[in-house]
Amino acid sequence: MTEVRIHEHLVEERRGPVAWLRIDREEALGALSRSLVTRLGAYFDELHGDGEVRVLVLTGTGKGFIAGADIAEYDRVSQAAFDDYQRLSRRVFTALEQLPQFTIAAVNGYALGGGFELALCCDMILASERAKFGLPEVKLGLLPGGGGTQRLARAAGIRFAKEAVVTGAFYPAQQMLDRGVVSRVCPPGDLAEAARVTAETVAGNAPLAVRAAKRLVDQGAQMPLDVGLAVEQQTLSGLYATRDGAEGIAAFLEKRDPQFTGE
Ligand code: CO8
Repeated sequence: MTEVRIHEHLVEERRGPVAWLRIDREEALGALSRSLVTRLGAYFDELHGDGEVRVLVLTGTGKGFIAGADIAEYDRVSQAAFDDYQRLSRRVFTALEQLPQFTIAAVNGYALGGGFELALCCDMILASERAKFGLPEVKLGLLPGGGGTQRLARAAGIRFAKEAVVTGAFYPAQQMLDRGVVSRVCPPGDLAEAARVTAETVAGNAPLAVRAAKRLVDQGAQMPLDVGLAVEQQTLSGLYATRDGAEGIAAFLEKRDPQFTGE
């Protein structure tokens, strides 16, 4: 498999049902220029309708995952241009969050500002021991505009989110693990392998079930418990009627690997 450069600072590699998307802007620690955010948005839109890809792994290069918005582009632009960039990033971040595929952020280094916020839009975060997370926008006289005040509070609780957004502190990966934001911390050289194993495990499970399970957890967070439980039962009932539902049960009883087709 070979990497395909889809933007000056973005490379994609397909490995069967897993798409790897790597921010390749080491000299600026992966900072998100407007053109990079625009291309990311187009990529997520394309991926949304791509039935071949079941898992997306998003990662960075060198010591930067994504060190936030490109601060140089914030300098002396008009108010309208600034606001337009924020609207664009909100749309793009939401597009990532709403992908039907399972998404993994493999955070290799600095995940700051918009970079942390982008990781928070993924379903799972794996991190290198070298990764650092933070929302330092207050140090620029701003505040997180990529969902940080909202998604970090939902992921790690209101008190910690307030601490993070008002201090702008950088947190080591281990601390994010302790707070449940990160699922696993590994030595830098093991991060890609940890992401590969997780991605292939998810991609090997029944596609309709994986998509439905992800959607249910997301939707459930917005619903009263009794409504969420009712939707869960309804969805499960629908999966039992699928070909993969029958195949998974038969394969277990016949002591063989299931052959899922996504039907
Ligand atoms: N934007 C532009 N360039 C950057 C950024 C950035 N966010 N971060 C680092 N760089 C550049 C540096 O300017 C430097 O370039 P050069 O070599 O040309 O001087 C290069 O990357 C390497 O960085 P450093 O020399 O600073 O490396 P250090 O190891 O000394 O420091 C730090 C690393 C601590 C990460 C430091 O670079 C830093 O503090 N960066 C800024 C982090 C930050 O404040 N991020 C928040 C930005 S605001 C934001 O994200 C708002 C989100 C809005 C919504 C989402 C939009 C997409």
